[in-house]
Amino acid sequence: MQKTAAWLARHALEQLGVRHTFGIPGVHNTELYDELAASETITPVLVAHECGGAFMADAISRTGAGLGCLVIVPAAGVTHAASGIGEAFLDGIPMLVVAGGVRRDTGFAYQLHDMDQQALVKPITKGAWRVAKHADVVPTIFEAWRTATSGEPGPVFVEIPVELQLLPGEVGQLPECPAAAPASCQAGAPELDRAAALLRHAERPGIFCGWGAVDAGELLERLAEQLGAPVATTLQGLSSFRGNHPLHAGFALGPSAVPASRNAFESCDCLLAVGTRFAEIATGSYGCKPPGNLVHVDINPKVFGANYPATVGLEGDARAVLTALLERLGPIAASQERGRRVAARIAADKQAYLEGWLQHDSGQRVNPARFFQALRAGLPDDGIVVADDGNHTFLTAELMPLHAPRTFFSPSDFNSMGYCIPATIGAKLARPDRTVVGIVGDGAVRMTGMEMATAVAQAAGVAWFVFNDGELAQISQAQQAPYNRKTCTVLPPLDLEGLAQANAVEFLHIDGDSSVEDVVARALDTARAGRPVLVDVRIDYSRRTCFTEGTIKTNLKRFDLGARTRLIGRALWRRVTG
Ligand SMILES: Cc1ncc(C[n+]2csc(CCOP(=O)(O)OP(=O)(O)O)c2C)c(N)n1
Ligand SMILES: [Mg+2]
Repeated sequence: MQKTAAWLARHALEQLGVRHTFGIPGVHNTELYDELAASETITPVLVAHECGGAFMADAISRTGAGLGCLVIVPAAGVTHAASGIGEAFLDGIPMLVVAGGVRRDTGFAYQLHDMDQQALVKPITKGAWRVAKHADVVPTIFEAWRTATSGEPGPVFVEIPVELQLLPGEVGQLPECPAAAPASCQAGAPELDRAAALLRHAERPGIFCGWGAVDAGELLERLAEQLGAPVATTLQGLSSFRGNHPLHAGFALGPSAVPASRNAFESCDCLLAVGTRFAEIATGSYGCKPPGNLVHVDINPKVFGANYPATVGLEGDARAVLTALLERLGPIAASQERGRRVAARIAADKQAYLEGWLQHDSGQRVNPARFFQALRAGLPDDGIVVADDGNHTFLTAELMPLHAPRTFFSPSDFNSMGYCIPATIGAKLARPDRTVVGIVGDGAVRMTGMEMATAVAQAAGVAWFVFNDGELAQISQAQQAPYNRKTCTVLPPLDLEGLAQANAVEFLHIDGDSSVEDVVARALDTARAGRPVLVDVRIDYSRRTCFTEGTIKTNLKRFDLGARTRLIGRALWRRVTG
């Protein structure tokens, strides 16, 4: 059988169930685009910039409703997409990147887009391949997919040289599409027994979960109830445990966490950590102290002991390991009573924290807690919230309870601004039945805001709430104390209504508290009617999140006395001298 590599790549993507590809055509992939146009199951989506395309692909995968896929030109397309590929890499999100490659049959040097793409993507992918012959196209894409989706997921890269796409070549029997690997528990009986014993005998057990636990919510609930244990989450794992469960304590662990989590975990003597790497954000710059005993569950054994020593490491898929743990745990005498006490304290702490925010005088601006109350009231439980990176992210983490798994996405460990607007589009395309909203900073909106036109072209009805404060607040707030000046963090004015108009999306604004409920409801209705809408929210950033307060303190404490004195001395001097 003679086939072009373009046909073969399309065939492989169809077999893998890819429904959307993202990218921009160029001379090295127009054959592939032409094939995609003929596909009955795949829609190739033209994006404004490959970075946005990569964030869209990332969000497709995060919904759990498909595999995110990029189809891009070599070199320039790859460097543009690199931020999104890097985000997927550090956040553990599967993604298939298919790039064209320069001709190898002409002997010419200095070809367009000619660079070593394999070297370029090495540190941001789980694997990279360059296809050498037609017969390899389908098996290579299948192997790449297996790599992307097995173990800790991540992005993979397949380069298909343009001459293979253009000219047909001999292929034998095409391989069958591989099946997804079943969730498995690598941990053995002795470790599972030991972990169960540690948890059973703990006086104040606690659970901390990340994105790796996102499909194990029901098992976590049973475990939390059986142990009478509070549950805190990482940023990426905000939707791993439903926020309306009485044992849900909230975002982060340690001094940067919300009060309900700080109090619930205060003297935790055994922590069950599931699908988290104890990375920088959720630990508040590693400010949380390691618990007495740590039972650490993860699909990637490299995370055990990386930051906090694990008493027992349990390798495997969260669902498989937690099922095995539950079987061993059995009823625990004191846990019912303990659970009631823990839940009562959590409820009181949450209420007090919320009231503290609601009572904060926001003047003419929008009170963040009031905004999130209105959003929560209008959003169905399975509505998807995408936050960008900034102060707005931590406000979302602290004030917006998520009620269902895979309903919160944010660029967490690569921490790449610009994620939100494209990612909402990916989420909506993957889950057209869901309400999808974005919370985006007025800095981040400048980076990828032109993808709003992509939403219009795809009829992706999403609502973007721009937290408009005129600053790169997450950084400017951190500059205030040590430097007493905001270098490069005060933004030039941006006409958001003009930006909305230029992209042909609808525009609304919330100038103060009195219109919050009404405008949020109108924005959600507009999005549900299939019309993308940008909302300018004049947000009040005068009160800091627990996260910002905590991490600033933690980082300051980490300096030795000499360095701390120098920093504080400089800050005081600047305050005095202006
Ligand atoms: C690509 C990239 N550049 C810079 C940063 C550093 N950074 C982190 S948060 C932030 C501020 C974001 O400002 P904005 O989008 O206005 O959100 P706000 O903090 O004001 O809510 C910056 C500059 C980053 N994380 N990613
Ligand atoms: Mg801002």
